[in-house]
Amino acid sequence: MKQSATFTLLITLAFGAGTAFAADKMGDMRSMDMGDQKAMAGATHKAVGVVKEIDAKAGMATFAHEPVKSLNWPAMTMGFAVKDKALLDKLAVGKKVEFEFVKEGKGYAVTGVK
Ligand SMILES: [Cu+2]
Repeated sequence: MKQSATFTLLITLAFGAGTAFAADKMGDMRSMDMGDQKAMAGATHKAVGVVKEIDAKAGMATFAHEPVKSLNWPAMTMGFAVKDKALLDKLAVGKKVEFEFVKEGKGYAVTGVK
């Protein structure tokens, strides 16, 4: 009888410790996820770039942009979604602009052009 009580106590302790450990892990993961989501969804990034190509129909523009520190990006040429016609009108191939963009789905969307 005594032995079995000790065994039960050991199991309880082991299980309790395991649960606490799992909870800690979950807490870590949750705070990490929140950070990622913030970086991905919330932030507006700024870049300076030269317009290389405009596809008004698709609502896309290709920029040869300078490094973007907030994303740790080197200079590169890439496409951005530009859905707002007023923004597209501010772009012209060969023009150097300062623009703002956010992450959207798998790509990036321009939200402002200076
Ligand atoms: Cu890029």
